[in-house]
Amino acid sequence: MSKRGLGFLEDKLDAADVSRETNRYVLSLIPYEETTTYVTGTRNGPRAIVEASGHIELLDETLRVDASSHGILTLAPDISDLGSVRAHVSRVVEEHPGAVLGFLGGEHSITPAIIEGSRSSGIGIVWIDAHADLRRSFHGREDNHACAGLNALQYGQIVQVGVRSLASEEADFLEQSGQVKSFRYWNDQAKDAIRGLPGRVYLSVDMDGFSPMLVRGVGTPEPGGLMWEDVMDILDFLFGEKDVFAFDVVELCPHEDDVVSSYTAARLVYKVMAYHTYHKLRGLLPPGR
Ligand SMILES: [Mn+2]
Repeated sequence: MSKRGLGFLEDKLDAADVSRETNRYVLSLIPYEETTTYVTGTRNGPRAIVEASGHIELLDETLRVDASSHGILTLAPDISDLGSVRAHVSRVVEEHPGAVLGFLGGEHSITPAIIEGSRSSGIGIVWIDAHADLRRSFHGREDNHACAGLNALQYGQIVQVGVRSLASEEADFLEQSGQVKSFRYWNDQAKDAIRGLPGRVYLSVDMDGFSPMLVRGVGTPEPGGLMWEDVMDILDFLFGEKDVFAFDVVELCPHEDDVVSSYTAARLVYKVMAYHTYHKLRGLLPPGR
């Protein structure tokens, strides 16, 4: 596995290094893009997130924790296909026991490959997205990003939040499947559904789950959507209730004239770590350098 260049939160101007001997957070850059159909460029998402992250304060302003003190390692593996994603994930799981693993995409089809690579089953999956991604196949491929939800289902039940675009086959599937619960809004029913998931949870965030008022840099924007505070509340609830072992942030499609989308994605990645630190590591001293 190749060693990182500039890692998450590592500012070009400030030589601060957030990686430790043991890192509680291990991020992998997964610039995989094979099946996008509208705006392309999500292969540039991981690098844009890392670059934007250099401008984030280490202290979380609301939770008053510094997740970086627990160590953040950024890995940039060579990714050619979904097989290489699975192989990379198996290695990371083995080499970093006890770490929370984050994956920066790249298109959404990496999610089932990541979960498979982590050899997890019977888990809960929380899926923030404008789309249900429950098609059997799309443009002739069953590993299309529009099928990622269906492909992830074999590893556990899914609760989706932010979904506001459905193909008729997806609407039918949602009606007859007890395995996926899909919500447009973050509300009490969505909360109850997450509460009902198994304790071990994988979190997948498609950036188009956010309102395009907030995040325009995505491949398939949809009007409506979640606001920043909705997603913060989801994270607070989720980390309070469940044990999130891994997460991904996918489908950022950075444009040169739009730093807001990339910065929002970077902030989100660090917020995931902050909520984990706040709920799971309070009272634990960070490891020494
Ligand atoms: Mn989507």
